[in-house]
Amino acid sequence: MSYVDEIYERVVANNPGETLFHQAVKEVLDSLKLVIDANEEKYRSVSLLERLTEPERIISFRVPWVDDNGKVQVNKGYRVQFNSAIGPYKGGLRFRYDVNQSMLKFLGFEQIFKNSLTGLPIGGGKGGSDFDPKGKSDREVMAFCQSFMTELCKYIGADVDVPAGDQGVGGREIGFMYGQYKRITGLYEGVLTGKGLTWGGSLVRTQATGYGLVYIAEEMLKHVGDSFNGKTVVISGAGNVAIYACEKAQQLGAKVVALCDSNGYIYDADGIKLDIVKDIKEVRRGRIKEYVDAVPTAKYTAGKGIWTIPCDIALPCAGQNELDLEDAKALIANGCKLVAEGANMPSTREATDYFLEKKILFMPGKAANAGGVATSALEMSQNSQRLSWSFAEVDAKLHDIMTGIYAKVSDAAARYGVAGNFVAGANIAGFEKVADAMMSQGIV
Ligand code: NDP
Ligand code: 2IT
Repeated sequence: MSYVDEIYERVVANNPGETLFHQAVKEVLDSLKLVIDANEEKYRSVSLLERLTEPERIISFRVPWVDDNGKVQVNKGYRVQFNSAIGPYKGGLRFRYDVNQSMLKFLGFEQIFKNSLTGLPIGGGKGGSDFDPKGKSDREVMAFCQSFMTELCKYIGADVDVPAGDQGVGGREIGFMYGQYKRITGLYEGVLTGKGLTWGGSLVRTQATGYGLVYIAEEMLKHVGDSFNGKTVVISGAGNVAIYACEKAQQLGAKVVALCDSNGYIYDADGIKLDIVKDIKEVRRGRIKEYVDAVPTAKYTAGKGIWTIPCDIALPCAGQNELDLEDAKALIANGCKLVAEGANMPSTREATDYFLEKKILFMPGKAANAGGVATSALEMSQNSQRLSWSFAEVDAKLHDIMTGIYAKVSDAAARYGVAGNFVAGANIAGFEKVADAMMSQGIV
């Protein structure tokens, strides 16, 4: 059996029931076959893949807090410190009802390769909780965040592990956690990213994942002599990534016709009015169906189905496995030419394979959504320098990083004889840097 297949069997056996983690590992290992088979003895002799697929450390802890009725609630908290070969652990915190260890291991594993692709010195990590901020009061969210950080602060630091936002964690949650970190440790340091602009945050971080996604998609189009101008775009989600992907796509002349949340989707044939979406989601923390109250010509449909809307470009920006084979077939049957993933692993394996087989332009999440973490790393640099860069300066750096990622991914795919397969290209290019660092640092 090949080294790669052996490792996949080992991961499944040693991590029972962790299907999301298995899925993420399989996709990466399948791509790496091309590299590993050519250097099998080199990697096998130091058990490189065994080490790469085992987190350096997982911290899991109890998070007790008191709700508005005076009742004590208990949630699970986690931090997966997956790989520090190229820098301090870096990655978001997810607060959502369905968070579990398998989900955070999948996200932490993806983060290793994503962070490597940015070219910046950041290792891979992820964390979170099964606490869901939806429907909670600000006081309840603060009580939870303070309790969560009271435990997490023992394991993080500006040069150790730097968490940020993800699903359910935005500026409000980062603020409450930063305040508690500072209060306990007495340190005013860049220990979290996505901070507010008056207390160490970076301009463009809020927009970065969505803008970066559109920058890399624009680069993909540029290489086939095309652009966003005049294109019809469907974006799933209505959170941080979706909103700023929509904003940048509109700035580049595209018409975005649909967005969704986990209850249903809206379709606006005249183009989404983003100020209305921002008011619903960022100010009122409401549901996407409220859009049709403000825009009666738009249509709300409950449940799944957003990918049946005809479009030229699809940007899945909601969550893992939200786009399956049936959705992929519907997109392509309706003429979709480009899919770039704003979310982490939004396409199922079958959907991904279908996109590759049909040879549409397809960029996987670990490359396409790397603009968020890259700008987090720029926030870390500014904190270390005790300086703040201008919007234009950070945005220009983000743009360069995304075009740089496109170049690395397409070059790696071409070098291994699979030109145009950006899934293989992203996994290989991300792996090469981390593997080199791990080989140099001995058996640790
Ligand atoms: P948010 O919590 O801000 O928004 C998530 C949005 O997606 C919400 O509208 C949510 O709806 C919706 N959603 C989640 N799951 C589903 C689903 N299964 N079907 C339909 N809608 C769904 O999160 P972000 O925008 O920050 O994150 C979105 C994705 O992007 C995640 O995969 C995240 O890991 C990834 N990502 C985020 C980065 C960042 O900087 N924030 C960076 C890189 C990747 P509802 O409110 O109903 O739950
Ligand atoms: O999935 C991701 O890359 C993020 N949620 C952003 C992580 C970060 O540290 O900014």
